[in-house]
Amino acid sequence: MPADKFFKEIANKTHPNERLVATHCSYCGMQCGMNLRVNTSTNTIIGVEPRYDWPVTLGKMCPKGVTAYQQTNHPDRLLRPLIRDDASTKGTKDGFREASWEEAYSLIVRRFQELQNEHGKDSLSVFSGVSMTNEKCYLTGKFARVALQTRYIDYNGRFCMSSAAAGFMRTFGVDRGSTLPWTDLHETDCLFIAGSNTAECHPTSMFRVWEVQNRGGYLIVADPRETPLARRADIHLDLRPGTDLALANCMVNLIIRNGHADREFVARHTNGFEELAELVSGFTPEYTSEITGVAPEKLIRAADIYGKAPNAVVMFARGIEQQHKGADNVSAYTNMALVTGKIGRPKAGVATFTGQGNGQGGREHGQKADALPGYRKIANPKHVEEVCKVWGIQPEEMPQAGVSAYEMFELMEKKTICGLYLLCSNPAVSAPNLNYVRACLRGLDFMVCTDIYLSESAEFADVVLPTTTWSEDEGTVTNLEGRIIKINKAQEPLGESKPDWQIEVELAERLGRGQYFRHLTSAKAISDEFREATKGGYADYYGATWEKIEQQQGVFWPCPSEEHPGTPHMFLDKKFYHADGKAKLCALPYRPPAEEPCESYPLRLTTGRVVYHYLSGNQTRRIPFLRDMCPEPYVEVHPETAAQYGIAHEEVVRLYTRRGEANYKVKITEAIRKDTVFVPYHFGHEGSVNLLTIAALDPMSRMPEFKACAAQIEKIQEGVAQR
Ligand SMILES: Nc1nc2c(c(=O)[nH]1)N[C@H]1C(S)=C(S)[C@@H](COP(=O)(O)OP(=O)(O)OC[C@H]3O[C@@H](n4cnc5c(=O)[nH]c(N)nc54)[C@H](O)[C@@H]3O)O[C@H]1N2
Ligand SMILES: Nc1nc2c(c(=O)[nH]1)N[C@H]1C(S)=C(S)[C@@H](COP(=O)(O)OP(=O)(O)OC[C@H]3O[C@@H](n4cnc5c(=O)[nH]c(N)nc54)[C@H](O)[C@@H]3O)O[C@H]1N2
Ligand code: SF4
Ligand SMILES: [Mo]
Repeated sequence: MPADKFFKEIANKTHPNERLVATHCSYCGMQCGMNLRVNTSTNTIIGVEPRYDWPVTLGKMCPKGVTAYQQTNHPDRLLRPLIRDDASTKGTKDGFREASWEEAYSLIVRRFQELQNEHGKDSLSVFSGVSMTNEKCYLTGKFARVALQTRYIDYNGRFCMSSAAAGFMRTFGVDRGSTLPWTDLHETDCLFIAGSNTAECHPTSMFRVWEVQNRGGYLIVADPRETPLARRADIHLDLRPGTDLALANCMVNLIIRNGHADREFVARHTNGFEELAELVSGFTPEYTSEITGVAPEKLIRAADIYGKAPNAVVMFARGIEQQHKGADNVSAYTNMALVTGKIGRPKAGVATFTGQGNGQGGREHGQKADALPGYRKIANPKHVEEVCKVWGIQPEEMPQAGVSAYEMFELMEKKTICGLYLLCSNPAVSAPNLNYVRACLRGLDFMVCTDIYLSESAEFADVVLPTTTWSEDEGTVTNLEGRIIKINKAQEPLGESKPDWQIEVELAERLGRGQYFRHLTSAKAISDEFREATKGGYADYYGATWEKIEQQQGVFWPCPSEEHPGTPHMFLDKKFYHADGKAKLCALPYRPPAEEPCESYPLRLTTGRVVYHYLSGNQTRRIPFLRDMCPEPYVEVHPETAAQYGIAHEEVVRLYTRRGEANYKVKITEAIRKDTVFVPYHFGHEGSVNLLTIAALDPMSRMPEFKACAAQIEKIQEGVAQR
């Protein structure tokens, strides 16, 4: 590997007038190791280098990572608070004026208190996100419940990791997204990956995927599209969107029929096998093929390869999770690992590709409507008592559980919720059924938005607060393996921007709740309280001190004491987290997507990502290289389908569903099923595909069905103006 050696030699050498700050990327759950290059004369970030010493990514980065540093000193940064005086400008970028922090705080406190005096404490809500450190996520949960004293808090992970969380909870009794470290993946014999566009969404996992194949192992991929990952697969199970439950049940059926079940493991470490075996017995390859559209021979071969592999890892992502049966899909695919006993040892297990940078940590520490730090539950009086001790409040003062992210919008429509503190999320692009959601935001009496740039959601706010990027603050993040890592500060906050934690502490003071917050004067101070608050919970971070994280290149939770090294592999002792120590095999009958195609809407619409943009695109659409590579949304259509509609490559068409419409350029590609169309969701305003998506919620996880709804294409008549 001469090239690799060359890069290693030239990398990470400091130049005159430069220092390197070791940290991680701001974007996805891979949390690639990077050094930010800082000019020591100006103390500003000027570039980035990969970190070859980071064991998970070994110097790899993707196009978003290598340009991430350009966010910090970007001309679009919000530098001072903004206030909107004229409510008639709501929903636009216009009508804001700059204000001092004091004026902004006074207005927020006055309006929040007016609303709470008139309509009760629960008339306020917090909607948050997990591009923030654990310390900030933790404090946001405390801010909602102790400073605002409202029950209504939820976060963007509800649209992201909630189905994986609910599925794992049910199956294992614990939700750590991966049962094994990534540094094991390339040593397994078979990767079974469902609903993940790994090469575009977790690109720096790919060298491990390729290594599995290079070593003679297998790659099986279930995806309606021939993604770059699927193209390399030994078997591509090109299923119809929304039919995974049938496919997973068929895999388990064939595994059992082929004699690949590990009967001893099943008997000793699981419950529910008989019921599962009976349910899946109906999922023959032929029957499953009718539902999924996948050829029976492929199903047979996939089950055989997975069943025979000495070690295998079942992996999945939003493709299977963002369905109104997402939690069932998670448990159903996880059944494969449990039935074969390929779990609870190195090189084998189950992993979801956690999405956001802190998608794992952010869901454990109290941003969820029903959860408290350490993955405790509000419904459990003992848990409430434990957290109250750390917070210094009485158990009676702890607000009840609230409702999920989308359901908060429904309460805004009903005027149960009148005020919103939005931070670190851009739901005016990323929530489903946007015509409805945008109307709910517009109807709020008072809305605050904290962001680094003026987002599409900020356009609905009365006050916008400027916060810091990840590079201007420090703290911890938990990556997709469950490894707690350290984000380091490379530059002072730009302009008057302040870290989210500081804004919350200062607001709490002005809301008369300062006694619970004023000791939290730094990210480190929050970290100490946060670790204490997780102690004894099963997402126990108590022993994950910043020092240990530095020394060990991260600490895997649970890590209950300062002596404890952390837990890279889950379930090595074959103890699952249910009371009897056994995992639950789940017998889950097939259900079709909430909205099936029909005569008027004959196509299946699915949505997702491209490598160049991140989520709502509010960050990446501002980076010149990324914008140039993917400047606008488009709809992927199969050539035969395009011929049927008489539409050409790059022609603009109208795509519509029962909820909304948008015009898109056509991208003709054979890499998609004939009955399916795909639109990336990273674009705002009239280009948002979420104008079309359905808010059918999973009954367990409350995840919306972003991945499947019924749609129709219409040719735009000549002479009609095109965008
Ligand atoms: N470039 C980039 N990377 C990202 C992100 C980003 O925005 N951009 N976001 C990060 C975040 S927060 C997340 S959550 C992850 C998401 O990572 P992924 O889940 O990998 O990304 P998606 O594009 O949402 O969907 C994955 C795949 O699911 C397939 N799919 C659609 N419907 C179905 C179905 O019914 N069944 C199956 N089996 N597959 C289906 C799609 O064709 C797509 O290829 O990526 C993270 N990384
Ligand atoms: N159709 C469709 N819709 C989807 C999905 C899909 O696959 N299809 N995927 C869903 C998924 S998986 C996800 S994760 C969601 C994500 O959807 P969003 O929550 O909207 O994601 P982001 O674009 O990351 O929004 C984060 C916002 O916070 C800002 N920000 C960044 N860092 C900070 C910070 O430290 N503090 C503060 N206060 N602000 C900050 C960013 O500029 C940005 O405006 O979208 C969901 N929506
Ligand atoms: S793979 Fe994810 S963490 Fe790594 S550089 Fe790309 S966006 Fe950043
Ligand atoms: Mo996500």
